[in-house]
Amino acid sequence: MAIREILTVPDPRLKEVSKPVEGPVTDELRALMDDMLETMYDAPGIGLAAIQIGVPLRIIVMDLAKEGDEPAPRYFVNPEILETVEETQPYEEGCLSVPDIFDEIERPARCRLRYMDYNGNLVEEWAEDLYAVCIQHEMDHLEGTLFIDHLSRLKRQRAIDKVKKAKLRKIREDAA
Ligand code: K1U
Ligand code: ZN
Repeated sequence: MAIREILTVPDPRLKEVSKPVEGPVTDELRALMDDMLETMYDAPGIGLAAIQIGVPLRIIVMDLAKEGDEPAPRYFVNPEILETVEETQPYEEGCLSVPDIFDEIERPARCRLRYMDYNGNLVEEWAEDLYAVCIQHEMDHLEGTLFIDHLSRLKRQRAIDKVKKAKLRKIREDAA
């Protein structure tokens, strides 16, 4: 297993639409999902899409276990949202690709999903609460959409500028 670099804005790869995985879930894909999970735990975060480590495939990992609870990793290959409800819920979202920026996003409160799991089994289930928030955020990544794309143009540009400045500061500090 390996910790991979997480891409941050304005990296153009984050705007790519990820491609479906063709064929079954192989050991090679499981190794990629293992790396993604390790990278997510290290960050730390609660979700990660493959494109965030530069791999344009429709794969997501997630762990919504509370601190102190047993890890509960979830793996999604070729996930689809089949249905959403009209009711929405607001949530203060963050993103490992837009570090240290948080803002409230309104999304459907529940959605019905279909995906293949780590073992290649086809799963259909409803997601609600934080699970619904996180899977919709991660599904957005597969379409090249970031949570800041749901904000005003001004807020989005401010967020990108803040991340750029923080990156430059770190480069200068590391060089000093
Ligand atoms: O970048 C990502 O896609 C991961 C992102 C997922 C997410 C968070 C909140 C709402 C929707 C989607 C994160 O994990 S940001 C970090 C974070 O939320 C967190 C980090 C440590 C402990 C608890 C939460
Ligand atoms: Zn994100």
